[in-house]
Amino acid sequence: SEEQYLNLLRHVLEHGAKKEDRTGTGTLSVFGYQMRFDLQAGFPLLTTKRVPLKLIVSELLWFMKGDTNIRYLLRHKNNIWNEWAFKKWVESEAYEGPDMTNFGLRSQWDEAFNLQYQEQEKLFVERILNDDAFAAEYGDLGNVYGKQWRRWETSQGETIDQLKNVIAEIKRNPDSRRLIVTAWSPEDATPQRSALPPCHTLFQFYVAGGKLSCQLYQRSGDIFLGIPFNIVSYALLTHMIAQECGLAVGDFVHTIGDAHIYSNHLEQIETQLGREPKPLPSLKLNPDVASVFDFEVGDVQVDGYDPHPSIKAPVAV
Ligand code: THF
Repeated sequence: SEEQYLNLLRHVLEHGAKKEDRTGTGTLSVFGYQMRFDLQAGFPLLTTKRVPLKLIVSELLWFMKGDTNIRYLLRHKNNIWNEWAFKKWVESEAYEGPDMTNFGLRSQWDEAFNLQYQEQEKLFVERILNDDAFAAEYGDLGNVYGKQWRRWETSQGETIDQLKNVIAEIKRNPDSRRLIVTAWSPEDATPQRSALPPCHTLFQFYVAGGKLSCQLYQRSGDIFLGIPFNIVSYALLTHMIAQECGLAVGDFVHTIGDAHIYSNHLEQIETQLGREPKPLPSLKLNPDVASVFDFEVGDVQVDGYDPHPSIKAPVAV
């Protein structure tokens, strides 16, 4: 059930330290927390608020294709990565519109500015969708997950397809203790090389008793907005790989470094904790898809998802 997640919310509210952060929003934070979801017990899509599965699916497929340009997401009406590309655009020499410095925070308390920001972001999105050269330059987020998983660049100028390799290795040598995909590269963890150094630092697979388990080490987790997405994303990836490898699913183990609640998510969390969890849905993957790289958005469905209403919250940039 989702008690694991609700316990995390309660734990951080009770024990979290007040901590400032990169985005200037302020957080309550703990260091080091682990949750375990038995994927046989249901698909861990929260019911205490509606979590938009379609967005998670298109984001995961975007990573799995090795794509790093938000154009693919925008074509699937997925706007969750817009802020990071937009930031790169408004900080560039070519941008000539109104000053957008610190747009994430300013848009929350200055309504006149917020309208300007919404307008600029809308123009930006339209241009990414319609202008190839612009999209190539400003839609690309650099060395984010798609690149690191599928096209890791070595110092020798070769590329490594970590995701493809790990799947081959799960089939060939399921007892291996090296079934790892890493997104973190010390060379790339600089603002010049990536818009946002990867939060999902490293994940590892494990096979026992015919079941595939996955553990994620996440260096930093936005508990209210990001974590519910991340749980679903890695649970889904585990199901997809298990299907290709002819394995059942085991556990998803979620280990978080800095687990934080943003100060502007506290009311939303109070609402969520006041709700009664419902039974988890079950995942229905199209059984005819033989390779994880052939999945499309329509191949992923859930059965029995009847959540409480969604709860809106601002994302810290
Ligand atoms: N930065 C921050 N501050 N939080 C994050 O969760 C986060 N991500 C990704 C990269 N940087 C991050 C982006 N993932 C939403 C969800 C996941 C995101 C970003 C935003 C979000 O706003 N979700 C809304 C619905 C949005 C919609 O309907 O368009 C929600 O209610 O869940 C961590 O991976």
